[in-house]
Amino acid sequence: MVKLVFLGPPGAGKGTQASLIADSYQVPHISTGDILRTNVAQKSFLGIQAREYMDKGDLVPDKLILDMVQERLENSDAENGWILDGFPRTVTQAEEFCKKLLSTSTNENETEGEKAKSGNSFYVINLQVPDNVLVDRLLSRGRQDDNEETIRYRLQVYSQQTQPLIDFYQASQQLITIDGNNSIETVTNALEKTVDKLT
Ligand code: B4P
Repeated sequence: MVKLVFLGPPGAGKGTQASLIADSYQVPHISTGDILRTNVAQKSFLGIQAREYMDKGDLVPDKLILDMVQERLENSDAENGWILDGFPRTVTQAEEFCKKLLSTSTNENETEGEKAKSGNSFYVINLQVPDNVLVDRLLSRGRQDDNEETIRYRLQVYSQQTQPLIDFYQASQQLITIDGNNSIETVTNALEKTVDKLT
């Protein structure tokens, strides 16, 4: 069963690679950034609250994100695996996710071996890319929140609030680091080799 979290700074290619790997392994690609952007476009209650944070480059408050992810993971398409792109992004999100995942995702049909290997466990893919490459990539993407000032601020937010997750998942031996400073195809190949070994 493929259960992966994609971690990495803004522009590391989380969305790009998560989408390709989700297609290859036939699991849903769950991007918190995409769900938030859809809500912003629809001017939903969540979108109205999230927008002010996203436009500045800040993280959206944990509570809003946790409710949103829990609701999405309850969809039947997520029963047999998922790729989470951009979540968890804070230690609080990671801790709460772990508690909720352990309490809700146990599949009764799994053997003990399968449970140990995949049932409640997942791996975390850390895509590593130098800051100067990230800034160039995001400036050429040109999304609403991709101006230089906001990008630099998002990189700061990443190092303060998300980078601690690298130690968090290293300690639990869930972390796998992949060099994201290569062509999209090279990174995809490296990821597929890694996922094949895990499944
Ligand atoms: P996200 O939508 O997660 O976006 P991102 O971090 O900016 O980009 P990503 O790493 O996915 O890069 P991509 O593949 O697109 O977050 C946006 C905002 O949402 C956050 O700032 C925050 O406000 C909010 N948010 C989301 N999740 C949250 C959470 N859990 N908690 C709180 N707030 C949350 O790649 C970028 C560009 O590089 C693309 O143009 C791509 O084509 C290019 N590219 C990718 N790989 C490449 C490669 N190998 N070579 C060359 N170019 C490449």
